[in-house]
Amino acid sequence: MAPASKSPAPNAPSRNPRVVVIGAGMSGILSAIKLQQAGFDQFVVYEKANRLGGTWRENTYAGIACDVPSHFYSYSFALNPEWTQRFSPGQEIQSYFEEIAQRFGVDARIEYGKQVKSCVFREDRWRIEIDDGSKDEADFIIAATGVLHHPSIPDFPGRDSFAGPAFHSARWDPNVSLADKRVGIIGTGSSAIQMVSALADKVPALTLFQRTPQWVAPAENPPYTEEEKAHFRANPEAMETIREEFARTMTDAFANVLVDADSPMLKLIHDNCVANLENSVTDPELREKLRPDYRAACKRLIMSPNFYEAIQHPNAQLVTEGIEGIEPGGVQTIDGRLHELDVLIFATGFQVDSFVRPMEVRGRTGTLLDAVWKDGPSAYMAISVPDFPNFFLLNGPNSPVGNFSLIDVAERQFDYVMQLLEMVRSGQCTGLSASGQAMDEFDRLRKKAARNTIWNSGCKSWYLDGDGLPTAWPWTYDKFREEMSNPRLEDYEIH
Ligand code: N01
Repeated sequence: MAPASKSPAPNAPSRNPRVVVIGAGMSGILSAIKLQQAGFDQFVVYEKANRLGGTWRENTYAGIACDVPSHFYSYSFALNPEWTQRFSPGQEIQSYFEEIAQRFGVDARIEYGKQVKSCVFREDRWRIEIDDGSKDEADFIIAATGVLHHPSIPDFPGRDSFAGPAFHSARWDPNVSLADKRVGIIGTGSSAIQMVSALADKVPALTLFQRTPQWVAPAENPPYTEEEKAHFRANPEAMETIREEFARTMTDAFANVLVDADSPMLKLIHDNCVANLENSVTDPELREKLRPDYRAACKRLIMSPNFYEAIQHPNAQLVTEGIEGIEPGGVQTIDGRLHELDVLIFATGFQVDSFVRPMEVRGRTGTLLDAVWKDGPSAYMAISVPDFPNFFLLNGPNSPVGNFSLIDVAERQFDYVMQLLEMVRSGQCTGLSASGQAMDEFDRLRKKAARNTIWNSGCKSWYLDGDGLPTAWPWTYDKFREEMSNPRLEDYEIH
């Protein structure tokens, strides 16, 4: 192990490392494009499904959209003049990723139907096993496996006894027609709110089972006119300008302030949400049922142009009594009432600490990543785990989350990773992983900073770990950008 005084500046390539990317979602496609552009010619993307797209392939529920403006939720190098709305629907985003993968020629690099079972670091290389029995080797692994991909359905008594179709929001069944059905939705996260908004006036009866109310920020969703799209086509710099404006606003007025619970901007956001509730919901009883008792943005903020309108639709009903159990005919609440339903949708979130799991990953000491993460996943700078050399995570544990473009996050993380890859390619070293000391210090500072964030201000959410502490990047997004632009090599063990 050498002292870490080396520069990440790329020299002429003296090696041609092989890179395995796991996952062909947004960050896997990004990795493939960037690797190709940098002249890496030995890489492959393994994808367990038979189609790329990750989140946008998996989530096809009614009303799905991205609540980050589309011109910001786009690759910086592949802006899209065709976005139809400020917040474009999921299917359009899926098509965008398919088109980009094809345009950049990386679709040919994706091997579908290949679920990586294990990655073991032995004799300076990663040994990879796929579930179909095939094997591979690589110098680098890029784990682009996504964040929220294992659905969580609570074990309600009688859960499996429901007589009609019942499915999780991320397992939407397109064969079930809802037009003449009494539909029940459990949960009030972003998925449920989008579904309610889309379905309230399309079904004869919609029942929303709310355990915790949500703050809802108004978010207009105007379509882009044909003239605007033509202007974007003819003037790509106009798209860059609009992207930069969204990025700056979301950074300054949101991402940067979430990490300081005392920020005046958070008070403004809260007041805006209160005004939205007061001005939008006319029935005082319903209004109070929808009023959270925690601060706005403590949970991931809901952005919606029409949720309040939808929940006040004559066909919609809000149920706040707790769920006692599920019966063949519907959902029984603790007040003894049976809410009769034909279709039941669990918008109950995800197992949020899975990341690369259940894949078996074994580092250079033979230790399983699962064992390292037994108290919860973490990664130095959200990228690297000690003793797992040349294994890098995108959108992994401790990444920035929360109403922001995860594409921007992944692009910056990849630029960071690329600087490490270049050190190996140029022959400066054979491998790197964060040092144990750097990891400990990162975790100590991260946990300290997490206490000051709005996510720690008194609500429950998927942002919290088993000890109730937020796991996301707890510093400003500007600090994230700065850290990602220039790896602190002194924090790495360099082999
Ligand atoms: O899941 P969630 P989601 N009994 O975990 C409730 C991203 N996303 O799929 O609040 C009753 O937020 C639970 O109640 P409570 C985004 O990052 C993005 O909606 O814990 N209810 C909660 O209401 C988002 O944050 C977009 O009391 C139970 C809900 O289920 C993330 O995905 C769109 C329960 C789960 O909410 C997850 O969102 C959609 C129980 N036993 C999603 N257990 C964009 O637009 C759970 N709940 C980019």
